[in-house]
Amino acid sequence: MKNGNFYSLAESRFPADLDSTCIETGEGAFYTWRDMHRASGRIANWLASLGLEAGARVAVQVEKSPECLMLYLATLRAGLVYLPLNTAYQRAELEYFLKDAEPSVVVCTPARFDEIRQLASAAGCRHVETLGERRDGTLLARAAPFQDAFATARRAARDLAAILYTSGTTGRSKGAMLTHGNLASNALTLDEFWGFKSERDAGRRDVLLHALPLFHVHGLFVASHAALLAGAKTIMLAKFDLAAALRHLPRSTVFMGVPTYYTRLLSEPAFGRQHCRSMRLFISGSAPLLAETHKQFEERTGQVILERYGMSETVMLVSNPYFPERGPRIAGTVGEPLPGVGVRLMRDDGAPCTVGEIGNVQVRGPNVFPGYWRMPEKTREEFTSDGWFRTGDVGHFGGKGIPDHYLTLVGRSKDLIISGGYNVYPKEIEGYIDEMPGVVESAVIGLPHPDFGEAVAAVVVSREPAAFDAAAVTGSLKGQIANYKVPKRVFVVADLPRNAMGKVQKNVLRERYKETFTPTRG
Ligand code: MLC
Repeated sequence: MKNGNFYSLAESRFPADLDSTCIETGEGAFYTWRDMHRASGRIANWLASLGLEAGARVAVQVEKSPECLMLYLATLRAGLVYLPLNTAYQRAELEYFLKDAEPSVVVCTPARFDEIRQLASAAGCRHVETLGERRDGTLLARAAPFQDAFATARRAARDLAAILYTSGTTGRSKGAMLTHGNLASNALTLDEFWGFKSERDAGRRDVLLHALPLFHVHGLFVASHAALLAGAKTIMLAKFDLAAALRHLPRSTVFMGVPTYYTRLLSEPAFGRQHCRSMRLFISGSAPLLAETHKQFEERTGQVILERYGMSETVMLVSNPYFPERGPRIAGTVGEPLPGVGVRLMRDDGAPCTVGEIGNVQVRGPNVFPGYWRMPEKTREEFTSDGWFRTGDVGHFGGKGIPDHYLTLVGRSKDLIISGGYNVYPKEIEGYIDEMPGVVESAVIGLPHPDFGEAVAAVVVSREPAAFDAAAVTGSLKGQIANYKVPKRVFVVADLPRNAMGKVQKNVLRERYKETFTPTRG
């Protein structure tokens, strides 16, 4: 019987020439497919030597590097569960994740070893190793004595491959559990839908410019899996850096990014067609791409960005088409449900919406996760009785001049801010602020921001607004929680606007402060 381990699928797609380049780094280091396979084999052997039970978690908070990708692949090969953590996470977040997930192995950066060893040990973890950006740290030293041959552990499609923590509406983060089957079905679908397969069939080799972080769905599953299954070369940048992106774009055929990457590219006056001369596909996701950005990008480069829609719980679910014969790419829409993925729009009363009517987006398919880690009730709440996942997004099919099967997202039923492609739930930040001395209550909102799309701001109620030190709020949050969640502005007020039911009117606040980061000129 076929091994359902995602790595087996990836391995079956390796290019015939294992000595061709798999990864080239921004600094000019080269790794072949054979290097990657062997290194992940050594790490998998080390993991297997620890004698952990099936399903044990390997939590990883390291900077991006080829070895980080190898650690991910090794974890899958060893039949363990990969738990990537944003490098921006600070003490309060890490403490929660480690206690909740109870990983058996934690890999962190050398710089944070002391802090994380303490947190990991409090969570009952006995194996804490380090991995730096330049092949430094204890992990590779531990793996070095082991053989590089490793028989990938047999896994079924329903077995767990990864847990991705998503911020929670109630303040508590939830671990979305993804199976080997979720990862494989999505990667195979995108391989065809985004034209990787047809390039391969035509004897061409894609080159992916990879600038996204490796700890979220976009960079880890969508981008890396696409390159792995395509046998494509990856040019791996440690992070999105405008100068490096401009340098490597002319040799690349595919680029994936959050909208901030596209606005930053456009901010460079010299950026234009010559940078995109080899490019066949620009993909945007994780946050709404402004129609204006889409238009400007096409004018400047001749390239029509493909916008798609996904989330940790479902990987990718909807995408604008790649092949023109399937339909146009339309700015402001996220396109059509991917093959094999069911997407429906429902009214609040549970009845289906008609074309053009705004409703709640629900999804079903082999890409949809089985549930949240150790949260059976939350899982039950988020699925309908007939098995559809409630995304929390609101949208409509069709519209003026738009095909009936194209989805446009118009908002969210959950109170979510997306800043530079990272999700932030106001409730979590309000929880921290409300604990601070002198604070009566707070409201955290997202405001338009020219670089991040939306930025986090806080409106804090104090009994003595004039005497309240707003800078102390951000000062106290930094170091406790990830920087991108820390409000970039704090407004101190005497009270919050409320409706007749006593509910805080965040829309009034968003309107009042809307020009904070994007003042209108004139
Ligand atoms: C960094 N900062 C941010 C931020 N990123 N603030 C708000 N939002 C963000 N996204 C902070 C920094 O800590 C710093 O704070 C200040 O803002 C300026 O930082 P910078 O140097 O300009 O930031 P940079 O390092 O360049 O990072 C920006 C970025 C990065 C856009 C390149 O955030 C990024 O790569 N985002 C991609 C996120 C992503 O991969 N999302 C996918 C999720 S998966 P200070 O205080 O030091 O000044 C998903 C599913 C799907 O959503 O469908 O894909």
